[in-house]
Amino acid sequence: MLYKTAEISKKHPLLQSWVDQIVALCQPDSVWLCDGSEEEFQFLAQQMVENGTFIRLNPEKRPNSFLARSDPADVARVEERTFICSINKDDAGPTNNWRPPVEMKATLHKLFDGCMKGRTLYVIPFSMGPLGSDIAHIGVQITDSPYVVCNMRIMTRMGKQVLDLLKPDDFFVPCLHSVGKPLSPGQKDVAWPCNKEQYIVHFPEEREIWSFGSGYGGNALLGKKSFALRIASVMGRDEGWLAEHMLILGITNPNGEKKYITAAFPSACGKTNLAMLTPTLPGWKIETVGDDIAWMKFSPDGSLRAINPEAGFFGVAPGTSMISNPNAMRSIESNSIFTNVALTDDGDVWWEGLTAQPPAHLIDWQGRDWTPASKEKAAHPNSRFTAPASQCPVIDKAWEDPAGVPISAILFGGRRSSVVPLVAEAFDWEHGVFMGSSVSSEMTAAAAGEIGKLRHDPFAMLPFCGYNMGDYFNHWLKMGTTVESSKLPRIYYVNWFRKNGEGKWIWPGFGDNCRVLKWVFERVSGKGEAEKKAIGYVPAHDGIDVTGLTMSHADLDQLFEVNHNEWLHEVEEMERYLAMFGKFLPKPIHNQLSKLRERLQHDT
Ligand code: TSX
Ligand code: MN
Repeated sequence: MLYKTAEISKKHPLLQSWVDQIVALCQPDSVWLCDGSEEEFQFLAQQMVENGTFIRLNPEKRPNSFLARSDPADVARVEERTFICSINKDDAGPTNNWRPPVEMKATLHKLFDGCMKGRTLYVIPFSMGPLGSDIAHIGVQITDSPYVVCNMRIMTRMGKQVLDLLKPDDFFVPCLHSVGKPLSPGQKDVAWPCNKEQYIVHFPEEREIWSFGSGYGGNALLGKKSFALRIASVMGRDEGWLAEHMLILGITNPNGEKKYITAAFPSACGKTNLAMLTPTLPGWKIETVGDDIAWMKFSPDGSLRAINPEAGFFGVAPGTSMISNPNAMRSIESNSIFTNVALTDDGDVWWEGLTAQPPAHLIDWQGRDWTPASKEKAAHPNSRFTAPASQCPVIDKAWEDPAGVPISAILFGGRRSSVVPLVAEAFDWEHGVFMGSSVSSEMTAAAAGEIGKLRHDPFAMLPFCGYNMGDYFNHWLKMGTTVESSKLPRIYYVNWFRKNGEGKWIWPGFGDNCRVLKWVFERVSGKGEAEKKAIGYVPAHDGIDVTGLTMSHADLDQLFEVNHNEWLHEVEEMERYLAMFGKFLPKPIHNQLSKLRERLQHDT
């Protein structure tokens, strides 16, 4: 099953010379060019079953699906070990870890020297986005992890078709990854090889990614956060498009009219749930284009076109259930990889929130016996499913359209128990960009830090912007001037998480969020009643369809309340935060802040 790299050389001299260089550096035992076939996936999966990396789930419960348990220390993205190595420190900005590229390359060369001894080096050609789309881009990941190969096959369009498309001089993003655990001759491998020393490194000018030491998620599946957000955000800035941490959904009204909406939220706000929402309003339909990343470009007709660069979902398992997200549940019925969830006695998976009652016995994510009396969680809070997007029952017809889908509205949001109303519409693009820059969310137990503390996360891009966030705001402002303002999507700020005086969530959320989307749909259709308030347009009385909801008048009023004193405090807080961007903060953002303060002081 081993391929000669000579297969690459005739048509892809650039790729060949990069692979040759990396083979010489990493010194693997063998080299495997991935063709992306079903047979290849089965071969690697079976090999991982035999060496203990994968557990094959019960084919009667979960056909062609596998469970992987990571090293207990390799369970999440490592932001402190993530670097943006631009030539100038200012180009990485105040929100990124920066190192000089030359110094970092020297460090990495030492680490990667011989790091694949005893292992196979896999070459994975992949496309982010539908093959051949104007908005798509090609990458090639080199990795020594077959777990990564199998996940990349679900998460991207991967294999032979991509090389067929790549012309000899075509650029691709080189993505180098190693788990950083060479094997000496005869040394037995572990189920989840990794290294305590970890580096997730981006060279934005060269469009290169080097990742060392971790086999997990965003650290290792380099097409996702590293390429599709950190490197692509830089490509978008340079080339005039947008790479965003956004879901994409289609919404159809009872008359059969359809619009597309993107939405950016920090973690723990339920992005995947919104992307696959089951509407509670009769006659409305929501369909999924993507749940995590959107690449957007203005087309010649002036519409903003979005593609989902991914081909699968890498979703957080805990909390996912037939109640919270039945469409996700059906997406993961087969052909899926589960990482760090619990194993049931009948060979299926379980996690907290899947069922009201936990099973009487489980094997937990670390391979230990678990019962409901156990103190620890059965599944890791960041445990994941990897599933093909094509298996989503409500996947949109146009999800693989190379032209992308036309975006009518962009939503920002966060988890805020007070101050922020259910929904507000920006006055114009510039005000909307200000809204994006103001995204903040209360931390949940899932993230490190104090529970309930507010964390700023502009555009939900804080860990994912590959350049200076101040420049990023400026890029968004500039994008708004490239087409007539009437053609621009409208921008909204939503908050599903406001609480009442008793500390209870006011808004039912989940499927009922379609009521908010209905108002957004009507607004972008030129209908939909709104009241102008200091913070933006909010739904007029009866603007939001609440038929069938049992909510008190007081609760409903509180849901939309804009308290000027609270908001003035918010403005001060925001000004302190934005100060870190110094001279890189675009003037219009600061002007928006000043204008908001004035409206809050003078309006009633
Ligand atoms: O995903 C969520 N969404 C978006 C859904 C489309 N969650 C889960 C957040 C963690 C990922 C929500 N949680 C949402 C929401 O809109 N709202 C809430 C808060 C909430 C939780 C439970 C209830 C109401 C609100 N109701 C009952 O428990 C009955
Ligand atoms: Mn994400």
